[in-house]
Amino acid sequence: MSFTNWQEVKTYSDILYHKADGVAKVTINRPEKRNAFRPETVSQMFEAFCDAREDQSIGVVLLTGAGPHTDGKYAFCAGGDQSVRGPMGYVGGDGVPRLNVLDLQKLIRSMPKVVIALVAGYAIGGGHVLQLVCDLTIAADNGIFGQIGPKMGSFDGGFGSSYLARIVGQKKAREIWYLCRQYSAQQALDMGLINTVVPVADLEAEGLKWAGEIMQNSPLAIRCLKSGFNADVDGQSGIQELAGNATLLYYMSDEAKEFHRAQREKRKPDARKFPWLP
Ligand code: S0N
Repeated sequence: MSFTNWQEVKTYSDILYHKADGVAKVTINRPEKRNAFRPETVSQMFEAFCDAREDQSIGVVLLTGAGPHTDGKYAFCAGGDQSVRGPMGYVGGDGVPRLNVLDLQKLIRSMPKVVIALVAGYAIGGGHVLQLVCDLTIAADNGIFGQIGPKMGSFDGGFGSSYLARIVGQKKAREIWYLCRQYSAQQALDMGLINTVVPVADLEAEGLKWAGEIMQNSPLAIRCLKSGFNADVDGQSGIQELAGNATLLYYMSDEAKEFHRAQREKRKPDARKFPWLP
């Protein structure tokens, strides 16, 4: 897949949104702020992810950060934009305080497409949680991972802590949050936090390679696997996702079609045609 295939879907102030060959790419575009997100950034990402979810040609979404900045440094995302954090949340242009990144976290986890984080440079705070909730993470060799909340008056007790513990284990998750250290890409790989590390120049190409392999596989199988992985962690909403897929597959069966047709045709369904499988 060529880098030059990208087509811009829509122009936004805080993100870039492109598509090519079944892959969507959402790029947080605030490198002067290490790609920290304000409410508008999150709203725009949410809109782009909803579009990718609805687009039947898209199977994989790459989430990344623009860079390097003019100072030569890279960032995936440095979390919530602290310059707009008020006493009740992050305040956007409408003056309303929000923590709308929680909605984005849920969307990334529940959408039936594979989301791959491409991390170059800093993935810190809420930015680290964003890479965490993606299905897969490919890091550049300059990747830096960590939480910072207890150093600056914040914490994420949701996916940011409980899901982190599912990924790296309770002891390591507690270390990450209680000490607020920064970890290299190799350390993140060693603790199972990410999937692979590549030279920074190869990051997008590697993401496209993984996406290309995924796109050759069965969309329904991957959809059901994603909801199966989520069901273990996400309680009732995870079961709802898994069950939604069971319903989808049932709708597609001859059996469901016969029962639906019979109701529409005001006749008894031919139930005996269908086996009670062991
Ligand atoms: C990323 C760091 C380590 C990079 O250090 P470096 O390379 O030395 O760069 P700096 O000179 O520090 O930064 C360059 C410019 O970028 C601005 N900037 C960086 N990060 C942010 C940010 N988060 N918000 C606003 N601006 C940022 C700098 O200000 C600088 O600009 P100038 O030159 O104009 O001053 C380093 O930058 C760093 O440590 N950044 C801060 C990291 C941080 O505190 N992040 C927020 C952590 N918290 C969250 O993300 C929580 C949000 C959240 O999602 C959440 C979720 C669930 C429940 C609760 C919450 C919650 O909000 O509490």
